[in-house]
Amino acid sequence: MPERPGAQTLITVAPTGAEAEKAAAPALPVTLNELTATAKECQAAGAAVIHVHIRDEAARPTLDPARLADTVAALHEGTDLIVQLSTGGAVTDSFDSRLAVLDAGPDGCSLTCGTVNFGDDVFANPYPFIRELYQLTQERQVVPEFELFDLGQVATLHRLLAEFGPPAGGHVHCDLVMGVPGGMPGDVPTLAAAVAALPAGATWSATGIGRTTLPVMFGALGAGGHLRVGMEDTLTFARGRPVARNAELVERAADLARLAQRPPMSPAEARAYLAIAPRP
Ligand code: KMH
Ligand code: ZN
Repeated sequence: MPERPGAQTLITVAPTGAEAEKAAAPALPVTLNELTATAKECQAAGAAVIHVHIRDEAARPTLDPARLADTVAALHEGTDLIVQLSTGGAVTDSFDSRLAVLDAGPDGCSLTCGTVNFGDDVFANPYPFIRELYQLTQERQVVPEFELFDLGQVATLHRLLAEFGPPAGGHVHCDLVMGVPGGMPGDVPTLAAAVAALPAGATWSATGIGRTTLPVMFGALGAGGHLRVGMEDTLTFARGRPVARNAELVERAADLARLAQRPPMSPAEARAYLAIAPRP
């Protein structure tokens, strides 16, 4: 069983993602200026980690290495947030370009533990790719967050740790991504089953996609987990009311965390919690 809850809540913001279109969601941060402004606002609201996808000049998802490196540098310069780059990218990205994300020098990265249907698409993560990416994180000392879209992916996480040992930093932190059409449903019984299956000593966050955002958030807080929120995961704040800015999702998560008497962690506290080395 995972360890008991801490006294505080780790809040991750995932402000952009690879799927939403700027034309349909004007508040989506897609330029470097928009992203850094969002990051500052979200840090002030209680976020400690930023999960980053970037866009090109036409606001399309990209894994362009120079843009990624500039993004990491700008976020480090402008905020104290832990910069976690997505290695999932978009469903169209090649495995090589996803591995090359680590060249940008992030503090951490996402690492999805299996292939999953993703709406009408497939988010491909065959085991040989997972293995290669994991070993690269160990070599580069980039701390992975294990993204789990389904219960079978928890089994793959156990296999990965058994074969290759602990991650950089030595601590296992997971993110349950729930409610993706094709992945595990975003409800409390499924959350409880996934948490019970995690490796001993692992800590975890959860995020519910779309309308599962609130049930997953309440369930995660009640079960001692941490929270990921942001426009990557939901574009609707309440029925019929689009998200106006990422920070309002962070503010809501921070308010609920305080109500649960587990206030948000600062970025420095989160670094210690996740065993990510302090920035020089
Ligand atoms: N955009 C999804 C296909 C991750 O960032 O690691 C994959 C994703 C997961 O968002
Ligand atoms: Zn992502």
